[in-house]
Amino acid sequence: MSAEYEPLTIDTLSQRLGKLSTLKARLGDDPALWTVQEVGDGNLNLVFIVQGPKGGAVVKQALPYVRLVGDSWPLPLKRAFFEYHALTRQAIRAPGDVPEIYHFDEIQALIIMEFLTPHVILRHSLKAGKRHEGLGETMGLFCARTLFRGSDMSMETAKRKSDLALFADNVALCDITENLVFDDPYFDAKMNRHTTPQLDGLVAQLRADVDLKVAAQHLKAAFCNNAETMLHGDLHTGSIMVNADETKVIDPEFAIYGPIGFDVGMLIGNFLMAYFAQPGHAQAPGSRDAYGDWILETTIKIWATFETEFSALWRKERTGILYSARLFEDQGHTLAAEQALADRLNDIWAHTLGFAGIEMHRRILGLAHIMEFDTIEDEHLRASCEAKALRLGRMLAVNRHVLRDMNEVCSLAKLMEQENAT
Ligand code: SR1
Ligand code: MG
Repeated sequence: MSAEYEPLTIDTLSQRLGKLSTLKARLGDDPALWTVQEVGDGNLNLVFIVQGPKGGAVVKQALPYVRLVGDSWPLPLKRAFFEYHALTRQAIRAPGDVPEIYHFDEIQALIIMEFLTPHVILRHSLKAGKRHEGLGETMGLFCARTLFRGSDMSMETAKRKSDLALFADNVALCDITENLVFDDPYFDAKMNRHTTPQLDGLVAQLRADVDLKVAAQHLKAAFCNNAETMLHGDLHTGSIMVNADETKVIDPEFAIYGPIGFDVGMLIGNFLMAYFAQPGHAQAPGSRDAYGDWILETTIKIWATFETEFSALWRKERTGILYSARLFEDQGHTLAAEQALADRLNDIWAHTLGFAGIEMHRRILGLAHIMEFDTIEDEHLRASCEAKALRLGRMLAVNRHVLRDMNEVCSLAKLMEQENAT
């Protein structure tokens, strides 16, 4: 590889990476026999699938700009460094849940990793109406394990602080989240778009809603100030790959220390949007009802598993800086430790709901939309699906301290769907 950064192409990849022993061991010794496809459908990077006689690998390379927008929006290559460091930590904290890393090249901003096949991006699957065994459980476990084990409840002080410092440098991607997620949906920002004119009235209403704006800024304050744990930072359904019975989490380039509820909330918000998108992909009215129920059951499972596993880790692995057992269990104050756990889970719950609501807004009103809505061609139908998500998003953000559990949230989603069905 050359000493200077240069983006790979399908024509140069085999020659440029052909000497890497890790890649030859996976694909076969002769790079002339490798085939290369570029499959990146995300907003930022190049993603290649490389296959040879012995097997395949994925090569992900950062571009020096935002792919979705073009070179008018420069973006540091260093995001590959943060992704690599997040992946290596997640692999330890949630074994088996992230792709195996074969090679990292900081100068070329590229990561070579396991080719997950026959996996697909979950977002596509949710649009197609496919179910995945164990999805809710795996995602609940992934969230609890990575978020607990990356926090002061688990980590010793020196490691925790060096990781905090390492990821604090992920400034550019953090800045994207701060603006695109928390601010842009709530004013007429330059890159915003929404289904118009159908949603114009509701959008004006939401932007005039000061309770909502205050909620969004309180949540932004939590995102900026509560460096509780190493977040994935972009845990939506495009960052998850699935096959019939296996789930893997990819793409943690937005990793940063932040509030535990951010990852869980973004994830839940994306499942709720997938639910509201179902009528837009139904072959006949009602034909996706049962599938919609499965999405809601999966949403409930994610939170239930998260809560159970987080509680188990609290009881078994609370060996870090906070809530030391020497203050609680060692003093016979086990019940107090349980109370402290309940308090922490309450805070995480309210954040989760709030971040879910804000995520639902920014995916409909901001720059980065979701494919499940965007591919609904009938604009009236699309707007009706999106409007339900916007309304529920508002309820979640503003009432995050009032709503009690995920069953209630999913019942609200169902009511919203039924009452506003067109
Ligand atoms: C300019 S980047 C837009 C969005 O794409 C990424 O996947 C993140 O979600 C980001 O907010
Ligand atoms: Mg991504």
